[in-house]
Amino acid sequence: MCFMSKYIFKIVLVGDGAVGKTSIRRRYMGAGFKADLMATMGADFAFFRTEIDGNEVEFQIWDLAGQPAFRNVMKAYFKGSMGCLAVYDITQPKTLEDIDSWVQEVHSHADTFPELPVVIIGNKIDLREEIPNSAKTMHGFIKAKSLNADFIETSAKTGENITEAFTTLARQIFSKTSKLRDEWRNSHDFLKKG
Ligand code: G3D
Ligand code: MG
Repeated sequence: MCFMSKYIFKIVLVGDGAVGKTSIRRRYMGAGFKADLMATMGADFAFFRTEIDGNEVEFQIWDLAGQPAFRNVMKAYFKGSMGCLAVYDITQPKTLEDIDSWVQEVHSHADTFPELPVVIIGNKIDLREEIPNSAKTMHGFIKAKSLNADFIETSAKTGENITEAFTTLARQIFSKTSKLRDEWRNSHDFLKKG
């Protein structure tokens, strides 16, 4: 018999309007996902169960619609989140510039880790050939590096790299939690010895 570890990860989607957040979520979850629209918060909230590196992972994916009007809404949105997908649209370079303020927003509200795991997603790569002034892969990569985040380019239209984006985030969360656990164990040993 095989026992898998089970994890529940609340993750949040951020980024400017129309970059493809809802499309990415829908593409990842396929048909048959459960979604609840929380009208008061303007957030969609859905579950998806999958297997990653031999672990059972249930993602609770929070997807904010439109611009959040109140800071306490943002606080509730980020509360207890384990990771974040910060999305921009490669055909709208301004949305890549805006990633800085989104990641700042995430770090100022998230309360789970000292620094929340973040994956930056450049979406709509299926349109790269058609749009001459699209954001270059290198620009997204440099931005992610400067924000200490992972980076991946996706297409919610073709499905390219959508699963990989979620897997990358899950792996970052796994490594962060095990690092914190080790640190806690070490400090505990130290206290016992003292
Ligand atoms: P948001 O949730 O970030 O606001 P949406 O964005 O998921 O609602 O997507 C905004 C528009 O971009 C939608 O077009 C959607 O179909 C399109 N879109 C999302 N991802 C991709 C992608 O990877 N490639 C392409 N070509 N289009 C994408 P409409 O026309 O329905 O508003
Ligand atoms: Mg949306």
